[in-house]
Amino acid sequence: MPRVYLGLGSNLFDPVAQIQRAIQALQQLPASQFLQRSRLYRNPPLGPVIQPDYVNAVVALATELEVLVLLDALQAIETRQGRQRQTERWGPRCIDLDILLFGENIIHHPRLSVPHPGLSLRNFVLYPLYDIAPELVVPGMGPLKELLQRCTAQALEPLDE
Ligand code: A4P
Ligand code: MG
Repeated sequence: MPRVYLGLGSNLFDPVAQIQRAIQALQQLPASQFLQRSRLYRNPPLGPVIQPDYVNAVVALATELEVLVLLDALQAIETRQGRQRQTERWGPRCIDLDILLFGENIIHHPRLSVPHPGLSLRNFVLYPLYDIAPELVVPGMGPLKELLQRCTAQALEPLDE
């Protein structure tokens, strides 16, 4: 079964509780085994929109689900958690579930870019990934350790739980 890494993000309606609720839902995914989760990290919003701080985390799964079926399942979890999809991208959200990596696959599909294109530039993805997979090599991007060296941990605050 391919090893899959998911990025979780929230900056509305009690972000820590949102992330925990999403992790519980991910533990119930069909044909899948939940493997690990990172620490939770509070960090300032990336991008042009003025919005509250985020809480981000990364989880690892093994899954037999086809990748688009997994995407549908993640979007169903987002919807169940009350996510309202806005026309403006990058805006605030109660929960965002991104497929960071799907095994060794490089996917260019109208609904899906994997590895997630922002991965190598986002400290709130790279540092939690390092928590659970320090030896990871990102397909098409190289060793996680090297990506980390080019990315500051500044303003990334691990939370006590
Ligand atoms: N899609 C394409 N590739 C993927 C993928 N690898 N995983 C498509 C999941 N979905 C993928 O996503 C829009 C469409 O992207 C989906 O329908 C899917 O077919 P969305 O979740 O509806 O919209 P979005 O999340 O606003 O857009 P996008 O481009 O995914 O934004 P990002 O990259 O998620 O950025 N700052 C901090 N500190 N922490 C954050 O988590 N997140 C964002 C949103 C901005 N700033 C942030 C954070
Ligand atoms: Mg998203």
